[in-house]
Amino acid sequence: MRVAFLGLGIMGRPMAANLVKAGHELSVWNRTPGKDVEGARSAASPAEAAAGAEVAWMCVSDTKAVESVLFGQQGVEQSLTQGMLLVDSSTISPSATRKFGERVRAKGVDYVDAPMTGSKAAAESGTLIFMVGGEEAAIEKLKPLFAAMGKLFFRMGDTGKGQAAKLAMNLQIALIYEGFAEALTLATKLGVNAETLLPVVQASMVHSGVVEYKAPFVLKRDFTPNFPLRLMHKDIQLALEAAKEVRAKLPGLETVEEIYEMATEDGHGNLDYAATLTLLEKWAGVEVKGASA
Ligand code: NA7
Repeated sequence: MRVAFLGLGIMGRPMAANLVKAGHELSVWNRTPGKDVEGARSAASPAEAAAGAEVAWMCVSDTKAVESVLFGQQGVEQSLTQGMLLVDSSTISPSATRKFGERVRAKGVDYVDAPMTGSKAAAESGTLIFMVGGEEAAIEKLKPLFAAMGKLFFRMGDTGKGQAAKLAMNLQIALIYEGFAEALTLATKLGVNAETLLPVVQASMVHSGVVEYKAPFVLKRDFTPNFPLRLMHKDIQLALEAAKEVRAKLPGLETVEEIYEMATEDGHGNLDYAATLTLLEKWAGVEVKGASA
């Protein structure tokens, strides 16, 4: 397929590279020039990248970035043609997604939101999991592209529902990790160290994928970003905004959001979100350690 890929950040670049590897014809664009993908044509603007493409696939930071790629000067909108498909793998607002979808549908273009779960490593190995919102017929046409970049995709409903599912997923990750971090802080303060507690966590119903993934990093005090705190903070804020729009109250997430805000003030925005632990440690006057740290 002829695909325009817009946004070559940590996730977007390896995703575009996997599309090239699978034999698709790629044109790519990134806001800051200088990033390219081997085997793909680099374009000077989103409109230029999307000209003649069957699919334009976005992976940029936030709602504003998607809006500007689509509708800004030299945006994708200028190159839209009847039957083209727009796909967004950024994590952004579900209600804004619906509005963007309506605007392009007026031109005969289907809009599919396809945020993903999985780290940089999953983007590189083509094993992402997509949560997808959009018309079934459009999603069917995109199957070869999902297969090139991911291992699974789930249709959540119509346009916007992929984003809704993604926010619900990251809400859980943020709260589960916060529970783990608070447990480690309290246990340490009461004299039980992290390595003694961990096997009990893993053997009991408390165990979770989040804890399994994060524990080794925490024990080594390795807070290099796998998923940067600033992006998890963005997703927490998106979830709270979406909740407000539909009049849902999320008191746990509201409190966790304050912790992310303070962690950002402490200069931890570019560390992994696991670094929220350091705030709890500061307040308790302890440091959670593994034997090897
Ligand atoms: P990164 O590595 O921070 O990359 C962000 C990308 O978004 C990068 O290509 C940016 O271009 C681009 N960007 C940011 N703002 C804009 C605007 N205003 N216009 C156009 N392009 C922009 O993020 P990830 O790849 O880890 O994540 C991407 C999304 O997936 C995000 O929503 C995550 O939550 C999930 P730059 O190179 O800075 O010019």
